[in-house]
Amino acid sequence: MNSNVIPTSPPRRSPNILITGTPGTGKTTTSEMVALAAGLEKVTVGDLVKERNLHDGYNEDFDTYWLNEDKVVDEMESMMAAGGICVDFHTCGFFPERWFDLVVVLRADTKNVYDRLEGRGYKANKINENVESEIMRVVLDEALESYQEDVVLVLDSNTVDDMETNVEKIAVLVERFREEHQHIQ
Ligand code: DAT
Repeated sequence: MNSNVIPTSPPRRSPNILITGTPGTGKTTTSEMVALAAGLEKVTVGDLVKERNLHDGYNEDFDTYWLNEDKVVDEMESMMAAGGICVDFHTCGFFPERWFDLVVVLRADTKNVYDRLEGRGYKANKINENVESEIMRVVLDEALESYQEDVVLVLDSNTVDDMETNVEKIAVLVERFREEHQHIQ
């Protein structure tokens, strides 16, 4: 994690974390565990989009909402200001860079992504698009283009052991950040 706070970000005692990755890589499960282990508030952007109508209608072909990025950013701005938030979303380039102290990109093997999305009942075209996206490192490249390299942490998420190790690693980084920023009023 970048212990030198990004110059444009407001000072915060507790970090904001983004957990991103292709659907099926384990973002929701991991972020729930991270929120519990590290005492962060979890914000699942997909749920927020649905609950607060932060979209421009429904895309029938892919069974998903057309995201309205401006509405999402406006809605989340005040939540992010205080720090201590763990955000979970499958895309990451439209969030303001200053929001996050750590950006975790989860990666999983093609077969795992396929099986997890099939188990969720996704249509074949949606499964294939996501599997291809994981192979092409779309989310990882987006994260590396959008955030400073030392803020981005890439973690494998293939097994339950991976998940537990990932949660521990992230919780340690959260604690370290808090220790380094405890002087902030
Ligand atoms: P995402 O939010 O990225 O779409 P998820 O957290 O909903 O993913 O996980 C999808 C399914 O896969 C869910 O049943 C939990 C399982 N899973 C996720 N990460 C895993 C891991 N590292 N090992 C084993 N199962 C995992």
